[in-house]
Amino acid sequence: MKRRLLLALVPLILYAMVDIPSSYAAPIPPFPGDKQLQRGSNVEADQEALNGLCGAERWSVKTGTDADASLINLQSTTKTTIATLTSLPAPSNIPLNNRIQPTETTVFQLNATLTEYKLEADSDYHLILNDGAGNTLIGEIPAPSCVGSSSPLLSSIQKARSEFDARYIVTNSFQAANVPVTITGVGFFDFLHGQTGVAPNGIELHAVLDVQFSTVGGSSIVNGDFETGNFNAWTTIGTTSISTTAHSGSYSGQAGGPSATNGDSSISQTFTAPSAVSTLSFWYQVYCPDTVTSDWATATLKDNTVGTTTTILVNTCTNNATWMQVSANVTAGDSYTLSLINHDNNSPGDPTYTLFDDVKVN
Ligand SMILES: [Ca+2]
Ligand SMILES: [Ca+2]
Repeated sequence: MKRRLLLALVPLILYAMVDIPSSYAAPIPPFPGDKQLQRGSNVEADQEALNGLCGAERWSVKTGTDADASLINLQSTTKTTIATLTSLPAPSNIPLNNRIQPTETTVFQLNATLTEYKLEADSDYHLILNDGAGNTLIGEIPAPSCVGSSSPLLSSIQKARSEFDARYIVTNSFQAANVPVTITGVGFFDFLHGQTGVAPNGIELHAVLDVQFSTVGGSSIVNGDFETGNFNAWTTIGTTSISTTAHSGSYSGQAGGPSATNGDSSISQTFTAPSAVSTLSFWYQVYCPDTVTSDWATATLKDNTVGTTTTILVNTCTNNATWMQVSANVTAGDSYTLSLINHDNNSPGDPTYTLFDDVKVN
């Protein structure tokens, strides 16, 4: 009886001795499955409370505590595309605690559109990444509290999670984003079980180690109005010159010439479409006294990120001294090569040339 009374008094005595706010005195009950309660923000803790679970299947491989974690090459990053990763052959056997080399020991980086995201039942942030050409794959940012402290990925996972939290409040239903991102993460083959956005071969970036929302850094179009009076920032092939017949300003870029030329002459530039940009446009004027089967103006736009080439000005042969505009869609963050082309069949009687001006993205 005496002992019980004493035990009951201990907290009261301690409380009296240590003058701390009562809200600090009550211990916070841990969330189920939460191994490292103190890590992460309050927002994150709240979100984990919604689910309260860490993953199970291949969780060690997903978070870098598997038997092969030391084989992950964290010293280098391999630039790739969604199309490349989704075309890898699906493994016939997926080990539970080992890595499929080299894919699962490689840190990949790719540009994509983040279309949707949500908080998964295993506390991962589930990101759907789309290349704009019909290919998707999943990126997952684990909850740092679900990552073992021995993982060489832990600090990067924490960083990626913070980067995502700085921009979005993630809940357990899908939300649309549709923004360009540059994502870095470790390759991972998941079992196929109908995941939203899953690649046909089950490839994911899991864990995601970095999320960059600002993909500006690109050069955009430089000297698109040719007002430097030269081809600064452009690459030229064949017969080209600066013309004083301009759509605006004083100069334009001319491909081909008033004397016959042989085949394609081109003015090209490689650029990265800045964020918030969706359209490339330019003006052209063709001097074509021939027919379109022999001479023409054309333009192609190669998306170097996706690996596709689009003809944005189909072969054109007109001769009415009129400026015409061409527009094409571009995906922010993607690298492009624009080629402005004049084709002449080298016949002396009907030489064709084309002027190009005011090339821009907006
Ligand atoms: Ca100009
Ligand atoms: Ca001709």
